[in-house]
Formats: sequence, structure tokens, C-alpha cells
Amino acid sequence: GYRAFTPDSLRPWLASLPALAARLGGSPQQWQISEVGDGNLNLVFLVDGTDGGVCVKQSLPYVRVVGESWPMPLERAWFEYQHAVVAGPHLAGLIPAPLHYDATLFASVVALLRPHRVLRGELLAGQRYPQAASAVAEFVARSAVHTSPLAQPLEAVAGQVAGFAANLALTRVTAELVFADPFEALPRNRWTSPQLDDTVAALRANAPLRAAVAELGHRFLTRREALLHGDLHTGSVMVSADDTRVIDAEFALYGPVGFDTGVFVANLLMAYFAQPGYSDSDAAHSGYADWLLEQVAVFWQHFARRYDALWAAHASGDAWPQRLFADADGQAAFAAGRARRLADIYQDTLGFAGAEIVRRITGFAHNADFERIADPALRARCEQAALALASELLLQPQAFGHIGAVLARAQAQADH
Ligand code: SR1
Ligand code: MG
Repeated sequence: GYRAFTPDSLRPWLASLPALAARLGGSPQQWQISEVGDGNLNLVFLVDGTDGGVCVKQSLPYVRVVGESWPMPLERAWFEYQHAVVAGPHLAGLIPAPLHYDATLFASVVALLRPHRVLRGELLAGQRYPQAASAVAEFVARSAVHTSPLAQPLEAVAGQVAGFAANLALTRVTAELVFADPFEALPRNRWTSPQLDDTVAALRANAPLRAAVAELGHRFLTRREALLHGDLHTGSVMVSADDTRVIDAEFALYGPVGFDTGVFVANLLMAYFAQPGYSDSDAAHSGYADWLLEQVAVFWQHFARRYDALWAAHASGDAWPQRLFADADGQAAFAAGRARRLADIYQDTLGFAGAEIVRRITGFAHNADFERIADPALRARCEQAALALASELLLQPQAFGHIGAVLARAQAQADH
């Protein structure tokens, strides 16, 4: 039956699996095992053997940071593994290789990423990873095309849509924490600076803003465009100097592509808005805030270019809908159709980014970017600037005709 691992109980379990034991090498007593889970939900063990390493992630039957009072079904580990099975073949070099899944222990094993570190921590430390934003964009673009009817037979997509629709517990978490809770007086909402009380009250009282979030929530739950990561924040990305991997796809679902792009854009923007809180760091004096903002454009432009190219590359296949454009005369119409679709994803990206910023500052699950700013007044100013941009993204996404307009507005709000 299920039991939560400890480093001591994990060792014999790994030793009983020949392929994993061989990968680790040496004797089990030589393996270095540490539990490093710092997310909201799970246990995460890093295991270094003499020859290689693995990472073991196991579901707990509750939300880790809350405890047993917030039960959470164990199956989320299965959906993360299924994401690697379904999307993994299209994501070579962008996710860790899946190695094993145990359906009784709700534990998955993937290749250990060394010397990678979590992108969020690296951005907090003022480090630059010039390839990270485009690698994450590549991850989203490949997922968006290859898991959708643009590249797959309808029958295959329908089976996957149905399979991931069962990832209900985590889909509900997102639906509630992003698209509902921040706008209600609930005990699990919090904001860390009393200076935000009036701002939060104004957000909650803003009827057009509530309507915009409700519309986005509806889209999140009803648009089955492609297989999403579902929680693509900067803590879901591991980086080294020359390699970037997306991890933690336990929230995977079929949904609107703009949700993944929006969440990542929001988290880059929040790293940017938090910068005044780190004004003593070396990075603050070397244009680091500007570099962070540039990464938003790098991310969006890479995504848009690759989504368009990957879709166009399937034009000669029999997947829907490009069959209509297969003849030479249809090429201009095909290109125009792709541009319209990208414009649609762009608008979604802005709205979902706004919703993600609001919930990370006023809801249950916060970001270290703001949380680590010790001075409450300074933290509140950073958060208020981010919330001001978020409101604009939610209320007037059509005012941001291109990604440069978002960057300009972010800079204006930060300088305000
Ligand atoms: C109860 S889980 C809270 C949050 O943690 C995850 O990383 C997701 O972002 C979720 O919304
Ligand atoms: Mg996670």
C-alpha cells in the first residue's frame, strides 16, 4: 500500500528496481539521498549514486504546506508522468527523462538534473541565463502544436483530452486559486503588507475586472486547445549555463495555450517588479531589471515564431484545419489564419498574466520574489506596481498591440 517515503525507506525501494539501481551504481549505502521539496504539494528526493542520479517525486495525500486539513488526491503524480509520456516525445532536451512510475506509491522517478538550479532562485540571485526564456518558449510552442489537432489525428487528441480531464483535483485548485478566491473574502487568501488593504479592496470591488477574470476562468475550463503544463512559473524551470528543463507538470490539462504563456510572462514580470527590493545586490547596478524585462520579449517572440513555424510545417499533413490551405493559392490565407490565431493567444497571454499576478499577491500561493523583500513598505510598493499593470492587462488587453507595449507599461508602473 501507499506510504510516504523517507530517505531511509526510499533507499531499499530504489535498490529493488534493477534499472534505477544500475543507473545509480555502487551499493545503496553509498547513495546520497536528501529531501528537497520546497513547493506547496509534494515530497521531492534527490539521489546521487556513484555513477548517476535520479530525482524521486511523491504525492502526499494533502497539501504539504498546509497539512492534513487540506486533503489532495494522490493521482497528481500520475498526470505528471502522463504529461512526460504524451508530450515528452516532442520535448527532447526540454524536460528531464522519465525513468519510472509506481502506481501504488504515487511516485515518479526522472533523471537527476545536475548542475541545474531552480530558475526562480537564480533570478532572485541576479543571475542571467540567456537561453532560458527561449527554451521555455520552445517547450510551450512544441507542446501547443504537437499535442493538438494541428499535428495529431482527432482520435488521438480526443483520447488525451479525456485522459487529462480526469486531473480534476489540480484543475480545481487552479480554477479556484486563480479565477475565484482572490476576489472573495476567504481565510486562505493573504497579502503580506497591510499597505495593500485598500488596493485589494479596490480590485475586489472592480466589476469589469471581476468580469474579465471570470471570462478567463471560463476559457481556462472550456478551451481544449493543447496539452498545457498548467503551472509554468519560474519555480517549474531548472537551468544550467547551457541547458534548460521544464519540470513539475502535475497540473497538466488540455486548455488554452495562452494560460501557459501568460503564467510564464507573469512570473518574469513579477521578478522584474520585485527588483527594487533587491537594490543592494550587485545585479541592481548592472541593468539586471532591464534584462529581466527583455526576457519577456525574448520569450514571447520565440514562442510566436516557433508556434507559427511548427504549425506551418504540418501544412502538408492531413491534420485539421490546414488541409483547406494545402494548395499554393491557399498559402496567403494559411499565413493570415496563423497570424489571427497568434493574435488570439497573445490576448489570452495578457489576460492570464494579469490573473496570475493578482493571485500571487492577494491569494493563497505567493512568490518568493516579493515575499523575500524584508521591508513591508518597499514590498507593498513593488506589489502595487505589479498589481497596477495586472489590472491594465485584465481590463484593456487590446491596448497592448505588441509585447513592447507591455514592457513599456511595466517600466512606467515600476518607475511611478
Ligand atoms: C494548493 S497548491 C497552490 C499552488 O501551488 C502550485 O505550485 C500551484 O501554483 C498552485 O496554484
Ligand atoms: Mg509545482
